[in-house]
Amino acid sequence: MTAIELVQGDITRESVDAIVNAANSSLLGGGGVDGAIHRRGGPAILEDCRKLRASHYGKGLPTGQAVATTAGNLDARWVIHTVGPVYSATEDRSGLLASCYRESLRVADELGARTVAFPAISTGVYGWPMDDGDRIAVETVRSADTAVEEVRFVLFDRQAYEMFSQQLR
Ligand code: AR6
Repeated sequence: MTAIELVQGDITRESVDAIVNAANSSLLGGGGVDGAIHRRGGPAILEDCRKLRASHYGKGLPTGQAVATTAGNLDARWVIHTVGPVYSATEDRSGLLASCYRESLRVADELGARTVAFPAISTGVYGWPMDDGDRIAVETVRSADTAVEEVRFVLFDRQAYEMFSQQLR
């Protein structure tokens, strides 16, 4: 059984085995949580990302997949980068969003990570409504077949935190 915890705050302040990044397929950084992770984690993360691009992801990391790098100066051993789908009102992309959580946990298992912190993937720049993104996050983690002992959802603001709490009940 994976325990699910909720925290309100900045995911770059968490102390866990792995911190999940809501990246984009370039793996070269961006705004939002991605920008915050690279800023606080320092250049070692970007260096690893560049190596991964050169060796495996010349065309970019596909949406719904996940890959790990060092966590640099963060209080974690790894950052797991995953690419969420951009929200669409006309096309159902929820399978891709669920895949981000599932694949991140699969990578965490490969690494031997026992505690993993997730942001609310795709709910910022990528426009996914929080009250649907939270449901997909919680349902996917609850049904995941993983050795991860604790998943911590780190929500940036009070409203997101409240929505996740609602979803957990
Ligand atoms: N800690 C925890 N959550 C955060 C933090 C933080 N420090 N900063 C933002 N959030 P977003 P996306 C929340 O936009 O929607 C980037 O440019 C935020 O409030 O970071 O998946 C990438 O490079 C929101 O609820 O990621 C991609 O191009 C959630 O994290 C693109 O944005 C996700 O918001 C990915 O968009």
